[in-house]
Amino acid sequence: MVELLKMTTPAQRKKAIKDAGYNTFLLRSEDVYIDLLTDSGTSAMSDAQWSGLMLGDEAYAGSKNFYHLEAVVRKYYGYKYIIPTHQGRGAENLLSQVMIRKGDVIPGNMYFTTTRLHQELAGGRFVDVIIDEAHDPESLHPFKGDIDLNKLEVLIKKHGAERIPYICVATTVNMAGGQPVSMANLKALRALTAKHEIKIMLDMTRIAENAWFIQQREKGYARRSVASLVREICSYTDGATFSGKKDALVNIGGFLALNDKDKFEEASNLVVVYEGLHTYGGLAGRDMEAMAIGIIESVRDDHMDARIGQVLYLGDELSERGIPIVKPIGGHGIFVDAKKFLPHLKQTDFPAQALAAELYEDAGIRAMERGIVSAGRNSKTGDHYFPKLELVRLTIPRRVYTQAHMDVTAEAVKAVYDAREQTQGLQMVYEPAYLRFFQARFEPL
Ligand code: P70
Repeated sequence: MVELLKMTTPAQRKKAIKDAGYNTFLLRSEDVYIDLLTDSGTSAMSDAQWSGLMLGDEAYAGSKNFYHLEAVVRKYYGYKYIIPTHQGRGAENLLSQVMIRKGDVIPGNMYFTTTRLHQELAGGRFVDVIIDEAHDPESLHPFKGDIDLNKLEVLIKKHGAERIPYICVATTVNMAGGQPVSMANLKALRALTAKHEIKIMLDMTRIAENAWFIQQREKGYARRSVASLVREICSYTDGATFSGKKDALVNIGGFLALNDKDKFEEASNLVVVYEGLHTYGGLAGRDMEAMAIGIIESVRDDHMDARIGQVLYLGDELSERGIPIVKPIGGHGIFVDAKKFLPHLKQTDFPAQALAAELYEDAGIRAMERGIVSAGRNSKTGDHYFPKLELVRLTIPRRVYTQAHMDVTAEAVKAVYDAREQTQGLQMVYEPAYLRFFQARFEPL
């Protein structure tokens, strides 16, 4: 499938971003030239996936596509039971509701917006136990997604293991810049949590990308296939939530996977309240078929080489131009360090939001804020969280853009960088209660 790209004029873009309240989530896609907002649901499906859509069994109950998906999840990830959901956050809702009791603490390797919100809505509190290096854009640690086991032990001592239903481990860590977790860390985490009978739940949204980094960077794994590494990662965990919109190369879909039969039955009962019957979870049969095929494609070594190779290419192009970015380069995009890019702005002037708006206005390229706006407010005190990382994410959809688009992007970011003193801060004029970054509106200071 080929999509036409639309070029806009500077005057059109100036109006479009103003109308969008300087929030790239509120732009119309038609007004965007190169869309690097997200890699979520934006990848191109293969011929095999498109053919799979034609095999949709749209029975209300027991669709054959569900059984195919279940078999693929068992084979490639090793989990016993799966419940499809409309996308990742549907699975996060089910997991949080069946696992978390009021007052529980859920450690994780850095927050993710939707994950933390569902934990909080279920009465829990998220605590960050990622290694310190993850919060430092310049640290070259090869596995910035690793869990700091000392931080976790301190937390277990403080609250008691019975108040920690599970630790949520993300592969890769989105908000840290798409940074991977090492196999050694997962093994050590398994040993520690087994001692305390704490479960490990994976946010396996970009697990194949994480596996590729293990293959490339971790000693002893260079000869292993991405597929076998994916399977090994899952073997150290008790269940997972999955947004099929990333690794699995579909426009919509996700699932909850569990090994515990009782929790699976509880979640199967809940899914009918929020998503749909337990054999479709809000998806059409054809969507489940496309996701099953996408999972198989996602763990191919040649696919991952090309996918992350393109991300690395853009990162190198930006680095050569002197643009401050998070290093090492992560799996799904390039994260520009907005604090360094716009040193004249305070964090309360929303530098990453301002930079994303400026990049759109200047070049028609759409990126995403990943800083103070995304971090939101502490639900108890009402204060902004002040994350160390104030980033703009240039996210690369899979199998969509060419190297030429990456070159245009690098040149556009450089042009904004050269004129960076002209980028002004913003003030928030509308702030929604939940996940404010999606719908908040801004005006220039
Ligand atoms: C993104 C998307 C989704 C996502 C994720 C991780 C590590 C769970 C989910 C939820 C979409 C998004 C979501 C919130 C804020 C901005 C963008 N990430 N875990 O662009 O999955 O979207 O299917 O419900 O990255 O990074 P889903």
